[in-house]
Amino acid sequence: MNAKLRKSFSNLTTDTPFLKIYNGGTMSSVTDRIPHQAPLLGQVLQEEQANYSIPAAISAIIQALATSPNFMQHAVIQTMLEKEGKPVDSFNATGDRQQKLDLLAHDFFVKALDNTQEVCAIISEEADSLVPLTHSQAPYIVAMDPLDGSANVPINGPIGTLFSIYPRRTAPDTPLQEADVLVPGHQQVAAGYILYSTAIVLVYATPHRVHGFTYDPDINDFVLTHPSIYMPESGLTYALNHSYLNNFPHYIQNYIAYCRRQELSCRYTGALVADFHRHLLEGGIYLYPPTLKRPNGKLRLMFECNVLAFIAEQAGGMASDGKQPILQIMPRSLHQCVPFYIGSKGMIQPLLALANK
Ligand code: FBP
Repeated sequence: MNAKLRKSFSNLTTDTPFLKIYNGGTMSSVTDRIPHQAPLLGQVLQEEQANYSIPAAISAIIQALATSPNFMQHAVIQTMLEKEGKPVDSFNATGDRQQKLDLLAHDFFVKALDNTQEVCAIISEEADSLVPLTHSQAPYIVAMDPLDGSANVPINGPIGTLFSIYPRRTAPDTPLQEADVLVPGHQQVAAGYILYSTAIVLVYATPHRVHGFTYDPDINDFVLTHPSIYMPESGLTYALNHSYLNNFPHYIQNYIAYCRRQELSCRYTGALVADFHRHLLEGGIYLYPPTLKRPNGKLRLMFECNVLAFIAEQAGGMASDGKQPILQIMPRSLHQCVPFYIGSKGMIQPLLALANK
């Protein structure tokens, strides 16, 4: 083991699980582990309840969503082993062909959220209309993209789950209508995502904080690894699908030329959640402008844009459709798409200056 590596492990005793494995040993049991110093997801949510009177229902909903790692890992591996990464013969409301995993993930989260007894209905990228749950009088509605970046599954790329929590605004004993859930994103009470990649991370935002957690499979729980995240004012990367460059509006072509003059790197993973996570931690900007094929862009206001816009704004970043902040947009339909620009304030402002010239 080289000296530098030895120095970085100097605080670890020989029976530390990692060194055991590193030296070819096996992990005998969870008790082998040194307990985490950092708090777990449940502890942090309890603290938020105490300090900011976040309703216990919100904690229960986020904890229910946080049960997905095992399911998602098994479902992805099953899909790969059975070579079932193939699309199924159905399309979602925005005409994208659904993957079997999209539907499996949708069903998993419907069950998990129904079990909380706190959610009266879900709206999902994989369901054409509102999905009423068993507890019709429950106080919250969840909007979600069960599986973002599903095209990445067959190539083992990063994927994610996006979620927003809205308070129900109509009387509990009245049947919930689609119009009841078409509210601007600033009415969210919490939002977050789970990124399934080299590690599994969960990020959630409330009106007070944005926290990041890393999943530890040995204790089947999320450990606080990124407390109180603030998005850097600017970054060294941008994310955009260059293949549509000639179809983008001129202000976008000018903005990309501006990014290139600054020698910013283009990093585009094919999964919005993964690109956004990079920008949340290191600064940067993600752009999905309108194209000739998609005059309103590709991303769904309710399931993708509002979720990340809420997190970005809580973390000091910005999100816009080029004309107005995403969180101010009054949705016209469940599966409405909007042009989407999100990231560091210092990178969004010059774009908006070009867009509104
Ligand atoms: P899905 O939710 O259907 O995966 O669509 C969203 C998305 O996959 C984003 O994650 C990604 O950034 C974008 O679409 C990629 O689109 P394109 O292939 O047109 O660049």
